Amino acid sequence: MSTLFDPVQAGDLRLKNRIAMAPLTRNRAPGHVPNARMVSYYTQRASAGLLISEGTAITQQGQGYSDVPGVYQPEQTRAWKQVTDAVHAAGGCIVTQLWHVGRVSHTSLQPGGGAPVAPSAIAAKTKTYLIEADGSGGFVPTSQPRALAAEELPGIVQDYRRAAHAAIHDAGFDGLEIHAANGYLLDQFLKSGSNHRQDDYGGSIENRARLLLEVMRAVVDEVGGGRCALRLSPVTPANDVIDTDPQPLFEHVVRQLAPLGLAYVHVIEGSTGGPREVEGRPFDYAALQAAYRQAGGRGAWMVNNGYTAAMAREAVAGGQADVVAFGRPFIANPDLVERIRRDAPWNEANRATFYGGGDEGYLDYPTL
Ligand code: 8OZ
Repeated sequence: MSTLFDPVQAGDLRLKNRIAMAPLTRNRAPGHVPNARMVSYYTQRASAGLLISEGTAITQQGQGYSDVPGVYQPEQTRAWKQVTDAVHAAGGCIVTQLWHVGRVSHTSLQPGGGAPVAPSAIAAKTKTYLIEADGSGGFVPTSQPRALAAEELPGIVQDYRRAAHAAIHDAGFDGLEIHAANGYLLDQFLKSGSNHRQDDYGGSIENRARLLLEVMRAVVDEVGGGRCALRLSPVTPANDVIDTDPQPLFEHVVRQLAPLGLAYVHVIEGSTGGPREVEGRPFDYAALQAAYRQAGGRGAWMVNNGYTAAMAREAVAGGQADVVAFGRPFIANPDLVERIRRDAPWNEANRATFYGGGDEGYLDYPTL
């Protein structure tokens, strides 16, 4: 029986414990470039078995929020290298989350002020976070997207490949996680509500999964499967996505991923940052893991969403998970690993300082 404090091998990554910091958007990278504040933030949390960076855009087209970092310009990768060097010096392991938001964006963030791109020209009933020149921030509705032409899709796969290369070889990350969750581009392609295409990338499950699988094969080819992972959210309503039949869709996805030798598969159970059961959207996560294992998948199985220490202990002991990722608890508890080890109480996260701002609510949460 494994405990949260047993090391685990996830592909090429050796995790010193089974507690991961989930990717968390914090909007503290003005100009989309990481900075010294972010170096401190990640280093404070280096006792996690794995740090997963906040969503990091693969291109300007993939940007959907003010002040989130990218990995597509030399100044960005140089700045990320400061983060990864500091985390490594503190004994940590850090992967980046590669992100293309698709339709969850705003014309003010897009190249040439153009429309955000999506599988189909269907607007998401959701909001993005924009910061004005005076520093004030707020949520605004996303812009009407345009449908990507089939001829543009190889370019998007290439963008992921280029970002994977830069993340590993320039920015110094130990690995990467493809963001295929929470209603962003790859999830928009997967799910029937946002994908009404009539070409090879829409319609059947195989077609809707095609872009994601092309992206995964490209990044694996570029940096090796043992450094690659992905994040899925089969039933989340986040960013207005829905699939009418998610179980066979996601079982198909993980079966196809099995031969790639991934580091881990990261699954958000239920509604991202909310209830673990979504009304009218049942899902069997044990069957999903079984489908992956039966197809020969050996990556670590990482779970997330609303776990308490007791739930995490039980999931790892019972084999429902190899690693448990915590989001908001890591915002408020840089020493979350030690708190779980000692069964100490957790600081409460202050929602008012989640997005944008400075050190407050970012670097000043107390340790034990
Ligand atoms: C919260 C605010 C902005 C972005 C996600 C990247 O949901 C996000 C995100 C979360 O995955």
